[in-house]
Amino acid sequence: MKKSYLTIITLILLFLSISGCGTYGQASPSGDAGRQSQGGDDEQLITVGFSQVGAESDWRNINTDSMKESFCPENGYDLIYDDGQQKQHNQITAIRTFIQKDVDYIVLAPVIEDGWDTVLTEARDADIPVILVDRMVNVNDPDLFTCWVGSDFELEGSKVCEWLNGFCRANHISGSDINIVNIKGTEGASAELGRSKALRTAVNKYGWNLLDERSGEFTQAKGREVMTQFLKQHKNINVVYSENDNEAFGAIEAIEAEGRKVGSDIKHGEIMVLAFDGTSDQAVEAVRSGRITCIGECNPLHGPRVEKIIRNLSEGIVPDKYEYVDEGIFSADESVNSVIIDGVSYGVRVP
Ligand code: GYE
Repeated sequence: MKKSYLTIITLILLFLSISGCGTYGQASPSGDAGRQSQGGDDEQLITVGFSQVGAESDWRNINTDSMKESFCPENGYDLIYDDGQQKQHNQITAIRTFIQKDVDYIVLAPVIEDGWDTVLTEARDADIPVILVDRMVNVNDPDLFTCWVGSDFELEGSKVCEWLNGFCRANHISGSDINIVNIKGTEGASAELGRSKALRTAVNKYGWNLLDERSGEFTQAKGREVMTQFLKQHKNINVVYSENDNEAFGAIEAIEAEGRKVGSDIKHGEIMVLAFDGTSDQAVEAVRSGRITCIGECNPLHGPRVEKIIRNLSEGIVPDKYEYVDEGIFSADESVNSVIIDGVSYGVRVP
């Protein structure tokens, strides 16, 4: 019985890989938005132009795969994928290309919040609905986009900060002994704005010393570079607030290159690394081994969510304007079991 199930699953997987669902080529260079699908009955397919931020992090790559898997021809879509390479002007060019191609829907993961009014007005004038995914835009008229789906970044930040406060209380460490640096994400991106805001709130509330803040652009290389500078300039750092996993990996490299140890024993000279995402195997392993002490989860699997929105829209069903995804908090340290934010309790999980 089990064997025949396995055979059926194997056949389905084989069919999907032959037909292209879930197997895609390289992202096209920006401005030359390329179709991912080949052949099939294109007449029947819904055409979706997706302008992605880039490929800066593990989170982003998983998000891209999730989108490509959901918008495959077998699900009824012709996806035009464009990698913005972390540049807003590339994304604006991609959207204009989508408009010229007269796609049915535009999906935008905006690199930063500001600066979208003009191009989104052009999309509206062309009668093409725009669905935002992951980060937000800051526009004068919210009707310039149909809806948004993503994470509550400030809440993610508050979870990690409350965790640190709980850790301090459990280990009898006073707030004034916390010397923290912030490796920010891409400046002006929703994930950076929300997570940084939560940190500033906690710094004021708990009396931590925020020694420095600089952008690591959500990449490992830049995370390492920024942490190397921080270590040169500040001799008393005991906590690193890193706004994604990849920056944290870079920070750990920098700390270890200086001969220092990462971990939660800050009373005895270790440097505690806090991060966001928790998406890759490497991140999970880092939490389990204690090299990253705590991660605020950020869920990248938006493909099925956006696909459902577009399916509903094509059937005339109006989606919620804003859809927030549920997320948790990970740590292998046993000091804190749960954190409470705005009366809601979030359990701390060991991944
Ligand atoms: O945390 C980071 C990525 O916007 C939620 O972007 C996303 C962030 C994510 O590069 O790893």
